[in-house]
Amino acid sequence: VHPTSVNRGAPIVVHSSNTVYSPEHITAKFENRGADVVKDAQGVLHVTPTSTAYEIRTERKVPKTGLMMVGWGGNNGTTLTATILANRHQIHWSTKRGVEVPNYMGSLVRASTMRIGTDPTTGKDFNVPISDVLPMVHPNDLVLGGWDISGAPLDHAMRRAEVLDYDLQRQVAPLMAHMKPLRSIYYPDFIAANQEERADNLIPGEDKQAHLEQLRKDIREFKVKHSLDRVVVFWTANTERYADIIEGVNDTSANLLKAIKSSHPEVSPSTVFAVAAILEGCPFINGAPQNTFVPGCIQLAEEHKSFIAGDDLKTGQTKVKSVLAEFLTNAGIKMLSIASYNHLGNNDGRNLSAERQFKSKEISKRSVVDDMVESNPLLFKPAVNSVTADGKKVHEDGEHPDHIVVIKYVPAVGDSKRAIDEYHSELMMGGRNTLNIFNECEDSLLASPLILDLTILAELFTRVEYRPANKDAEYKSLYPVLSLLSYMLKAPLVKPGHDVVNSLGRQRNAIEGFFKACLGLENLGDVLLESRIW
Ligand code: NAI
Ligand code: DG6
Repeated sequence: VHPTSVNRGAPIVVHSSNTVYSPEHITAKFENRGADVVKDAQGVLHVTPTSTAYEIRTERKVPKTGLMMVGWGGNNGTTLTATILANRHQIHWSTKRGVEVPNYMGSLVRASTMRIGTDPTTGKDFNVPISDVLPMVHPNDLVLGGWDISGAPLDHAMRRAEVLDYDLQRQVAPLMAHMKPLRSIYYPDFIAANQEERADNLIPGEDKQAHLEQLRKDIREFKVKHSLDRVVVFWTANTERYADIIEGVNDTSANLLKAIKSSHPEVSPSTVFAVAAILEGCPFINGAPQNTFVPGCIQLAEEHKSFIAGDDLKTGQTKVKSVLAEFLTNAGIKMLSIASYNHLGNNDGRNLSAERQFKSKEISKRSVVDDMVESNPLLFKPAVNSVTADGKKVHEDGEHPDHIVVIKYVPAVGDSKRAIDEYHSELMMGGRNTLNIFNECEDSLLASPLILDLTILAELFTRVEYRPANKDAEYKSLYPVLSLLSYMLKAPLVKPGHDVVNSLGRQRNAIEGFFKACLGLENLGDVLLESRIW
């Protein structure tokens, strides 16, 4: 057994009457605090603090977990696989800079820390690795598998991706040669026509119901073959075009299942995969921007209490955008325009050079500043809904910065994406402020650690349950749409009717706060009263 395969409990012990440890669970009392705000006819805001007490319990045993990637033979799939193998086998490799050792940089879970409290002797902050806060799967222990429409074994696929250094590829290739993606489903209308030459590894036939059943069988067989307790299914395949939302086809779970039975053309491959995962009780995460989670799919996840999360991995350009948009808006500086360009030369870029696939990406990349803009009516005139004297409803759009997104395919730069962003803003007394960002990086090396984080956290959240405090009620699992994963996602899917939070700081704070709630700890604010009083 590899040393990192040994399951362990979290090495943090909380001493509080709010927190109870049993061999199976960590059970914690948590006050969910907020405030209700009501505006009266005179415009006075009446604010009433609210508080609801819950008990949250987390199962301590870390299950043996498999990760099945859709698009396993792509840049992300092969890069992540090689990275895990290099870490698991401690493979070192030579580059012109010297000898490199494997790591998981870029992973929130494996390479970042959170403040858990203060050392009473020094008064200094105490930070711990996020992976130590609650019992979580170690990436080295993940059993990997998946599907691809391209049948290339993973060693070939890794070379094709041209992401990792030659000496590393050379050493991990023998460990990947036996890894062959399962046959997948290919509906040419959904991805760019330029992908057709890759499609040589397909489940035969055009019957979508048969496809669904085959994918379900694949998941079950993978689980049995590797004696897994849990499987997470992850879409890291090509970006698809949006599916039309059609009444009677994908608007309800029953209609969606019927549409699959009748092989309706508007059911996308990613939705068939999502349905397969939901019906098998496996968390399904959409790492691409398309609307896999049509309303019927979300309803199906609710009915089966099966976890889903999406959409689209938030790597470099968009992460920076959500930080800068928040900084500018919170500083009282009015963004007038954001112009985002990028060019890249990998297969993702090739697929996105087609109009409909670009459109899906454009939507997810653009949505990221909306909540920041809405949060500040002092800078941006809010939307107005009114009724005219003759009873007509009138809607006036709110003010918004001009925001354009351009993506170009430039094969020569390969996976090394170039992203150029200009933020043009208004300052006091008519002044102007222009920020230019130029970011160059291997796209797949930013994206792959996010796949790990999403997988590890989704698995963890399957082991968390809650109930109202002090009541003998049944524990319930979390709501199926895991919006707690928003930090890693460009266009976070949230519980219908609830606000999307794009702010990176708030998204991270939500994860930290939730982890602390699972341990019965208060989420530390930055009031730090002890440092401000005598
Ligand atoms: P890629 O093009 O290298 O890999 C995609 C793989 O999916 C290919 O091997 C392709 O053969 C396969 N594929 C296509 N349709 C399939 C289907 N129906 N079933 C199974 N396999 C299928 O792309 P890459 O760079 O790995 O990215 C994957 C996805 O993640 C893309 O949608 C991309 O937009 C998204 N993404 C990527 C980021 C990055 O930085 N690499 C960041 C954010 C999102
Ligand atoms: C070109 O935009 C390719 C895309 O797949 C992006 O690289 C990917 O969505 C990451 O984008 P961002 O904006 O999060 O860095």
